[in-house]
Amino acid sequence: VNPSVSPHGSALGMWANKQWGDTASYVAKKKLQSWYQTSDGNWELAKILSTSGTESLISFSEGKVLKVNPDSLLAANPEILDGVDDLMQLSYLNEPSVLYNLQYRYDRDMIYSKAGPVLVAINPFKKIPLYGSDYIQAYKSKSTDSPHVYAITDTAIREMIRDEVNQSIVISGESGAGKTETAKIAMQYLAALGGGSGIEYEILKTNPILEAFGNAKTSRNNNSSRFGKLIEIHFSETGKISGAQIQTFLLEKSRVVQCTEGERSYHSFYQLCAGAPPHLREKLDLLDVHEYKYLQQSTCYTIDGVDDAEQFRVVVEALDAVHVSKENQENAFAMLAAVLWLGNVTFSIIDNENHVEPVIDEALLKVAELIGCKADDLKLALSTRKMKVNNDIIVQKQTLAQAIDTRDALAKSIYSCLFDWLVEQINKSLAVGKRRTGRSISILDIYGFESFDVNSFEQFCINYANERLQQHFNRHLFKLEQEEYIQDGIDWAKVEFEDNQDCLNLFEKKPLGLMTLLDEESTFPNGTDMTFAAKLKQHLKSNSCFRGERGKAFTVHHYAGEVMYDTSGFLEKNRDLLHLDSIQLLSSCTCELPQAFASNMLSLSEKPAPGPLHKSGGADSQKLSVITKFKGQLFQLMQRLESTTPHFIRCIKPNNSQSPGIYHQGLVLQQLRCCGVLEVVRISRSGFPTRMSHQKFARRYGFLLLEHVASQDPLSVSVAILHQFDILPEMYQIGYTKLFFRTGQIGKLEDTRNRTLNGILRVQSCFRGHKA
Ligand code: AOV
Ligand code: MG
Repeated sequence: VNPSVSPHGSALGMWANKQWGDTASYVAKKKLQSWYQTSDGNWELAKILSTSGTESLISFSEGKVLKVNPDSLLAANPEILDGVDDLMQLSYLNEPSVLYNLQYRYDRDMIYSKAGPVLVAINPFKKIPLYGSDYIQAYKSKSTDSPHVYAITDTAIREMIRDEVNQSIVISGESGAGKTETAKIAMQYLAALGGGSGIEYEILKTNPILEAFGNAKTSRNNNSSRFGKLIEIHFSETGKISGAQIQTFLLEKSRVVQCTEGERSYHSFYQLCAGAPPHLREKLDLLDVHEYKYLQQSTCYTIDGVDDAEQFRVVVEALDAVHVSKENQENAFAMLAAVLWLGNVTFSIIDNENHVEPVIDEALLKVAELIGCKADDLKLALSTRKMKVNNDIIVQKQTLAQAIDTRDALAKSIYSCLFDWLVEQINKSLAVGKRRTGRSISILDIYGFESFDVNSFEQFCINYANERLQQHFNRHLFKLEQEEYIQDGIDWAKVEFEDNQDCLNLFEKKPLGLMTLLDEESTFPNGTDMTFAAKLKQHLKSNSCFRGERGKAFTVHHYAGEVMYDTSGFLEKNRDLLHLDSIQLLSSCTCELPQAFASNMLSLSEKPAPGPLHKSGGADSQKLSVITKFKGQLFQLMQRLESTTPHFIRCIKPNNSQSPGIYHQGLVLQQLRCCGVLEVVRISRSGFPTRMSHQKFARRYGFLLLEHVASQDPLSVSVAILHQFDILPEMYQIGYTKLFFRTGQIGKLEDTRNRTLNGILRVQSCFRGHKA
């Protein structure tokens, strides 16, 4: 029997802080079942037949025999460990063993596994029967402990109540890995356990709304989130949901006016066109999706297996649930229609300086009607620009390119304001809990790391957000954990991990980081994407996370891989200017929503600051650049998360074709590597995840002591408890202020405590019964 099979046995010490794979000679000598990496990069199980010097003879299950260097072999785990639900239980923790274990489970629809404290979720790309009330009951009553989103959510609830600390569930993973689905599954569990007031129903209904307006089909994911979301769910003293609040981050606006082949714009457009009932269709003069230019840029109009018309009904039902009035719903749909019609507005040349004016046709008239302005005012706003020069206002005509930019900027603003307005309506409805205890569980679901053939400003922002999140993960699982051991003076050999601070510095460092350089170039009147790219290459060439590329491109070495960015459009998107003419147009509209959008924009824009932009930009509304505002939002988000106890879920995408049953080893391995899953397991296995101060430990379990302890100081009491419960010396360490335990140790104590307390309660109620 292999002694290391036991998860807590002596094997622990043996390999605790060893590097993986350095057991090659041991493996060969003992003729252990091994992993051999074939030329295609996949690992195959092999039996060692013999070893002499630098050569081992190995055989595969199909009978093939091969001579290999024993150094190329890694130990495989004994069969009884096949498919263990926590990677911590593996005797040999090398990459092929982890890959195999996860695949073994995945093939059996066990998509959830633990990597120490982290839940690993592999996207099944099909419906699996693991959800619903029976499963929720099972996790609630603790009659099952297999890894699940339900289990981790249950832990969050318990810890919120027990420790009186707010909790967070932080979900990460690449685009299409399953974050949004996972977030919904967690919300489902919270709603089931904390339900009763009806607000939980509303909370669940926010999902179809936000997905309709904020998700789109990309080449990575048919339902890709194009915004980040933090939902904070509030609980009352009795553990019931009392309200919720949603915060969203940087919606990808550009998608509204441009769309890559094979992708779609936001679902909401297609849903409206397919599903609007006849009266609405008539009122908004809806056309077929194929007739809108904004949607025509990609020839993709439908998604396999998705019925947009049916989804429209789902969204309307959800809007009803969160108390958006029918009138406001129609107002919102009118904005969608206005955006679509705006895309159909065309221009014609009016003079010999190539200035243009919009053609007065159906499209222009419809937009004016839908937003409630005069057609002439719209025409003027799209074809001219008021500029302030030395206290004089001059009116400048626009060229075709300028007019198209103005039109598209207006469309993007209307859409993103509509999105924000919807979130505001939802928040009003969810804020019913007036008496707050201040306890909450937050669920974070942002857009995952993206690397396309062409990556632009949007990917730049998304991947930066993922770097921040990765740092939060590292901090909690590696840094803080180990710092605490060292601070409390326990015996500990440091585990190294992939730190992403260098990459974050590349983005954030002042004065020469990607962001400062971008902002600087964005304010130069003569700045172009080309000068921006040149500046980056000039100042950042010595940074190890940066590489200049030919032309306007540069590459960033992200924690999750290298991404090449094309700077085309960076400055423009970062400035994100909407001409004051357009804002004034919106505020002059007779319809409620455009007015609200305009006043929101005006209140957000700062007082004009002196700077080169203003000499040329004149009457534009000046505000923070997109990247600076985003950075600020992310900092706030991180601060909020830091005040909570985090629970991490790592979603893994097993293939790039969104297909069930395909487990691409290389792809999975790359994701496991870049998010440090193996290091987490190593730390957890050799570490002490449970800790309690001497005082708390003595207070919590002291009453279970059978014998009197001479000295009543907390440490002496604690030691007496440890002895009484036969907790083995290698299972804990005593620090200066705290006791540190390996996984599972505290369970025995808690069980006894609960049983004893229940016994006392029973006896007490028995007495009361007699008295009565
Ligand atoms: P993401 O949120 O991580 O991507 P999603 O949660 O949208 O990814 O998942 C992508 C797709 O995978 C879903 O639309 C489902 O078809 C499928 N899927 C994911 N999890 C499950 C599950 N537990 N059961 C069944 N199917 C699942 V992005 O938002 O692109 O970063 O920006
Ligand atoms: Mg998503």
